[in-house]
Amino acid sequence: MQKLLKENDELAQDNRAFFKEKGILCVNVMGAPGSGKTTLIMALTDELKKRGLESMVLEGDLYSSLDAEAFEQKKVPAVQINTCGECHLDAAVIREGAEKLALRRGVLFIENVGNLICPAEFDLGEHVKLLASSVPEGDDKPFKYVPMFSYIDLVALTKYDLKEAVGFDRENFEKGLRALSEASLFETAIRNGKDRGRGVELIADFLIKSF
Ligand SMILES: Nc1nc2c(ncn2[C@@H]2O[C@H](COP(=O)(O)OP(=O)(O)O)[C@@H](O)[C@H]2O)c(=O)[nH]1
Ligand SMILES: [Mg+2]
Repeated sequence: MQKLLKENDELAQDNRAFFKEKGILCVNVMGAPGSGKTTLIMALTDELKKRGLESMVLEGDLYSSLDAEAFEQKKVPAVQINTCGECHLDAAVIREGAEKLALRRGVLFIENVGNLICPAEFDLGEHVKLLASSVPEGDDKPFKYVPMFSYIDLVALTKYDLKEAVGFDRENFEKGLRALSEASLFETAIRNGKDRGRGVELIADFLIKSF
């Protein structure tokens, strides 16, 4: 396992330099299945477009190509990576997928496989690690998924519109997060493609500053 991770880390460093050279900011979007990763990436691609920045997407999924098709429909270039049962993506499949995209200056979003455990171990060569943590998953998640919450740069607290309905205790969530990480934290509430808070704009600001 250590040998595998070492090889992956070397490839990831190479990916990071490759993306930078092409003027690409690479964002690894992680989170549980259904946490709102695709919805958030879609809203961010719209927001970045308003500011003159193109987006590209690498879609990781065990089997289907539904999410990649949804991006293609929006005219956002996307490549599907099916892991066929693997619970995470690695640097080698990212490089293979990226080379199938018509790469240009902009933001490359990687939607990782829905999982709060395995993706935290695999550097993909991204510049920003973004975690979508949805309010219905509960405010105790930072206490339980310590490697993931230690690893990330940015947390999107998604489905914030459901806060009252599910009795989410934001103070407790922040207590758990702050014990592990100084990651930036933004709330998002996106229903029917509409953001009802400022979260998506603030995340786009963060990404632009990370270039
Ligand atoms: N109420 C609410 N629903 C959301 C929000 N974001 C995503 N959803 C819904 O949650 C479900 C899963 O979202 P999706 O983006 O596919 O999650 P993924 O599996 O992490 O990519 C979909 O039915 C979305 O419409 C949100 O901010 N608020
Ligand atoms: Mg998805």
